[in-house]
Amino acid sequence: MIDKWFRKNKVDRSSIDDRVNELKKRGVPAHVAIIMDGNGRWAKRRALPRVAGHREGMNTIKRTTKIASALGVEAITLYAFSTENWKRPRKEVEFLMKLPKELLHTYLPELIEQNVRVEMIGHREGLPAHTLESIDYAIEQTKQNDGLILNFAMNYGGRAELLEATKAVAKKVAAGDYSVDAIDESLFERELMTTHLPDPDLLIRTSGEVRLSNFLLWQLAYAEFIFTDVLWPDFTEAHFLDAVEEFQRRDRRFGSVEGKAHI
Ligand code: V0D
Repeated sequence: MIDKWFRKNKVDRSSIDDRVNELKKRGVPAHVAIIMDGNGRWAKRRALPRVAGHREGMNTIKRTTKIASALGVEAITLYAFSTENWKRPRKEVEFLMKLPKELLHTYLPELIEQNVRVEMIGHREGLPAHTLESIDYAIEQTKQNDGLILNFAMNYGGRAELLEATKAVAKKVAAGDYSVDAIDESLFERELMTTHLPDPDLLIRTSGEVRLSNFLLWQLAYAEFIFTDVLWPDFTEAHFLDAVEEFQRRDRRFGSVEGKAHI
C-alpha cells in the first residue's frame, strides 16, 4: 500500500523507509500540531493565484498523513482555518470553505483504507453548512478507525477555546457540581476541544513565521516548537522526518540534563 504510493509520487522509498525505522526505535511524538503556512507565498512565486497554493497544500496534507501514520504518530492537528482567517477577502474564504469537500471527495476512501480517523475542533457556528456536511460525513465514515487521528482545526481560536472552557467550568460550579477549590488542570482540560487527545509534543510551523497565532494555547505548554522556512506546499515527508529527528535530539538533550521535567 505505502509502497505503491511512494512509487507513484517518485519518492525514494528506501531511504524514507530506513529513516522511519530508525526514528521508530526512539520516541516518536504522540501528537503533532501543524501550522500550514506559506500557500499564498508559494503561489505568488509562481505567478499563480493564491488559491492555487491552497489547493497544492492539500497534497502536503496527504503526504503528511501517510508519513505520520507510518511513524506511528497517534494524532496530527492541522490549523486549517483560524477565527482570524475570516478577515481574508470574501472570495478567498468562499474558495477555502469548498476545500474540505474537494479533498474528501477523492481522498476519503484512501483515508478509510489507511485506518485514519477524521476529527475536527473549532467553532461549528459560522462555518457554512456545506462545509460541515462534508466534514461530518468523513467523521462519521471514519469513526470506527483506530489508526492515526487526522484532526482539522476549523474556525478555531485558542483564546476563545479557553474562554469557553472557563464558562463551562463556571456553570458547573454555579450548578453545585463541584467547588472552586476542586478546579485543577485535569478538570479544566475536560472542557477543552482536545480533551480526548494527548497534548501535542511537537509543533511545526512552515514558511518562516515564528508565531503561535492563537493555536492550541493551553495544549502546547510543553511542546517542542520547530519553525522551518519551507513553504507548506513544498513540505515533504523528508521534512517531516527532519522535524521528528530534531524533536528526538532535543528530547534526548533534555532527558540527560533534566530527566523528564522538560524545563
Ligand atoms: C488551505 C493548506 C484541507 C492550508 C491546505 C476551510 C490552507 C488547504 C481541508 C480540510 C485548507 C478540512 C477539514 C476536513 C477535510 C479537509 C482544508 C481549509 C483549508 C479551511 F475534514 N485543506 N484545507 N480546510 N487548505
